[in-house]
Amino acid sequence: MKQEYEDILKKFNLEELNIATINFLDDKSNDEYIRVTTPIDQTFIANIKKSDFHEYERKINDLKQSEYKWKKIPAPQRGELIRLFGEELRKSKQDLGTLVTLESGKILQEGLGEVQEMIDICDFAVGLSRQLYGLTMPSERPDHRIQEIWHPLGTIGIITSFNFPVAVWSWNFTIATICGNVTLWKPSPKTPLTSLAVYKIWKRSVELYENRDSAENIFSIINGDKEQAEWIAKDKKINLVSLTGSTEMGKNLGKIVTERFGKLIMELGGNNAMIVAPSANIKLALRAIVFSAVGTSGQRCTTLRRVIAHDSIYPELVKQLKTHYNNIRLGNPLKNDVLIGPIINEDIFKKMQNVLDECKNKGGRIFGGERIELNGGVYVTPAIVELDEPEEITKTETFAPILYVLPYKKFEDAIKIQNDVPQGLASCIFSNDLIETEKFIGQNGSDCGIVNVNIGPSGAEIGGAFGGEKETGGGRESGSDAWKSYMRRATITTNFSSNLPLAQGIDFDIL
Ligand code: UN1
Repeated sequence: MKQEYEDILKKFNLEELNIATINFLDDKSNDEYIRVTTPIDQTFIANIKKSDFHEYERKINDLKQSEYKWKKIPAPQRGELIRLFGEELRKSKQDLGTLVTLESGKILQEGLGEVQEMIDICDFAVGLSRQLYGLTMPSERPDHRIQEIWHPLGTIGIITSFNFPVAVWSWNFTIATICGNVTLWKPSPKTPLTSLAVYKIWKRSVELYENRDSAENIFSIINGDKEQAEWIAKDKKINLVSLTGSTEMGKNLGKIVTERFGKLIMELGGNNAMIVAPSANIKLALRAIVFSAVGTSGQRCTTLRRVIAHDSIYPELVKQLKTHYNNIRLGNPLKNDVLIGPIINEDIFKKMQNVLDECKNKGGRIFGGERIELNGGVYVTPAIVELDEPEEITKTETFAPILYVLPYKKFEDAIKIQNDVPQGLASCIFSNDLIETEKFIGQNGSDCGIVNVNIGPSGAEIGGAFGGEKETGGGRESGSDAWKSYMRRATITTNFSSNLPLAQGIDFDIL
């Protein structure tokens, strides 16, 4: 893989970046460096120096210096910069998509899809830059007006995960930027080169921007892991921290941010389910199950982890599912016909095996989940676990391709099973029964942030707000009105009369 990496990296010419220290030659394992390998065959690619506190402070202070001038740029002009960024991303789609595949191990189709998701959110943000609407509402007093104006927050810290190394960052970055904020990004230590390539693309768009001076220092990157993430969480200079990762990480960092009254957006674990009702179009359901359960090797936060199938169709569904699983091509994710690439590392494989062992002990019937020796990467066939009822383990998210299949008898029970987990990200139902589907999306239906009908739980478009309830963290990113999280609201009452009447009719006359 070294050659493939070198070819792509040459195009981005990362050596000339002054934002990180990269060493492509020495394979030294050292605490000060992030050792970058590709999950495809574990080849060593580069060492990247972790940011020390001195570098962190310098970058934050530079960002702080830029806050004032960036806020002053009118929002539609900020949108123009994101338009240019979207154009540059279009030009680099193939290269960046390939780099995403090399670094995260997801198949090329998904790597390219991720860059497309970046382009889509750029387009959305450009339009949004003319639509940061505030409301005006009638006052109860004569010749008074109440209105809301939205202002930038200031500095935003964005912490992202390896499984969507660029798309999730771009949801935060593009919206935060058109809202008038400056941003600091700490990418996953598993995918640092991808983020540096994005930085290069960003720099090209800044070069083309008319207000270049104001945009010069509005975005920066630090490299590292837990320690660097904690600096961001603790830092009062950072007004909002957007966290994507495990529930455990969210608990730790979220506490630190809340203690200092910082704002938070959290997009944490999911335990996403699909209810398959007797009236479902089984063919569609099967396609959706395979894409959502197996895609990205089961490493999306929206990955389908539980199928809750009516017992009248359960045996046939499982039988057909196994046939599809047997036909899935596993291998080098750069190859066109491959649908499942490696999982990210050995640790995840061990966790997966422990979970499968536990399921076996609980009487689960296991299909797949076997290691395939290939190219030196960690390749594993996706697993199906048939269980008669939910167990403690089915309430936990394992970030690996394990799909639990559970039977139900009554529709109400299916909803109960679906909701009876600590996480609340994505859910869906396959049913052609309107009463069921309406109940599912209704107030006593799914308790998740994403509630789909006849579509799987993963692969959301950018237009809707993305995020989930309960231990998923409650934050919303991407489309709809998620932009409001990146701004502060000023409520303004203006009196244009020659009197000073008080609200609620209070009489407080000093004259
Ligand atoms: C994630 O896994 O963190 O809906 C994000 C989806 C993608 C985003 C996933 N658009 O599956």
